[in-house]
Amino acid sequence: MESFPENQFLPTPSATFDAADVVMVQLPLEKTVSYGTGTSGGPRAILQSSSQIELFEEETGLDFQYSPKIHVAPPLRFDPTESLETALGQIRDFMRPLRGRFVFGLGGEHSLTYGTLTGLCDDLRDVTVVQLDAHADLADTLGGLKWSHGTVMRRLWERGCRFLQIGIRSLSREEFEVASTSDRITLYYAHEFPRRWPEVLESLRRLEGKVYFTLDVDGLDPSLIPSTGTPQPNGLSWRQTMDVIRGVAENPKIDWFSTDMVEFVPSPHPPGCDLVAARLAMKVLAYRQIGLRNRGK
Ligand SMILES: [Mn+2]
Repeated sequence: MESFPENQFLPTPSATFDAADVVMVQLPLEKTVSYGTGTSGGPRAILQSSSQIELFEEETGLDFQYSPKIHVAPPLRFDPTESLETALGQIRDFMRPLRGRFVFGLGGEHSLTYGTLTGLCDDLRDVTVVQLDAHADLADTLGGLKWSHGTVMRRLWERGCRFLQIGIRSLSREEFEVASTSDRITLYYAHEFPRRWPEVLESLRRLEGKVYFTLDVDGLDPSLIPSTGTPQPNGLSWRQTMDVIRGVAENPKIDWFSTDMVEFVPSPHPPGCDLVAARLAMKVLAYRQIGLRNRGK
C-alpha cells in the first residue's frame, strides 16, 4: 500500500491528460473547518485506499482498466498563510483551462465548489447545483466570515445558481428562510424521507441544462462515513445515494459537466471508511459512463 503511486485512482495506471475521459483534481483545501479537522488529507486517503478496489465494477459491468480513462492531476498546493478567497482564486484559475473536460474534484472543504464552478463557467445563472449534503451551506456569514464552507452555496446562489439540495438536516433559521423563499432553491430535508423520496427522484428526472453535482460525504449517513468534519445523524443510505447519482447520470436532458466530493477526513483507524469514500467516487464515474453510453456518447 505504501508504494501506491501518488497521482493514481484505482490499481491501474493514470491515463494521460489528453486521452482521459475524466480529469480528477486533488484539492486538499482546509481553511475554515468549524469542528473536526483533517479534510486536507482527504484526496490522498481516497486515492491511496482506491488501490484496494477491484477494477471490475460488478453493477455496471465496467472494467476500469479500460473505461472510463482517468487522469489524476497532482494536488494543488495552497499557501497556509493565504486567505480562503485567495485559494478559491487559485482553484478557479486552475480550472479555467479544463473547460470542456469532465472534472472530478476531490476535496478538501466544501468551499472549493465555488472555485471550481467559477473556473469552469462564466455565467452561473444557467447552472443547477445538485447538492447531496447534511448542511444547506446557505449562511451569509459563519463565525463572522463571508467565505467559509458554511457559506459557499449562499455565495453561489448570489451568482444566480439554481439548487437541488438533498438530505439536509442542519441549518439555521436564516438559511431556512432563504431556502424556503427562493424560487431557485429546491430543498429536500432528510426527515422527509422516505415519504418524499419519489419527489427527489422526479426532481432529478426534471433537471435540464448544465448540472454541477457536489457530493458532501456528510450527506450520507454517518454509519457509512463517520469520518467527516461535521457529521449529522439520519443521512442517506448507500442505496439512496446511488439513486441520486444514477438520477443525475441517466438524465438525457442535462449537461453534467463536473462533480466534486468534499469534506472527507481520513479515518484514524486504517483502512476505516477511506475505502467507502473511494468506492463512492468510483460509483459516480461508473454511473456517468453508463449514462453516456446509453445516450450513444
Ligand atoms: Mn457541505
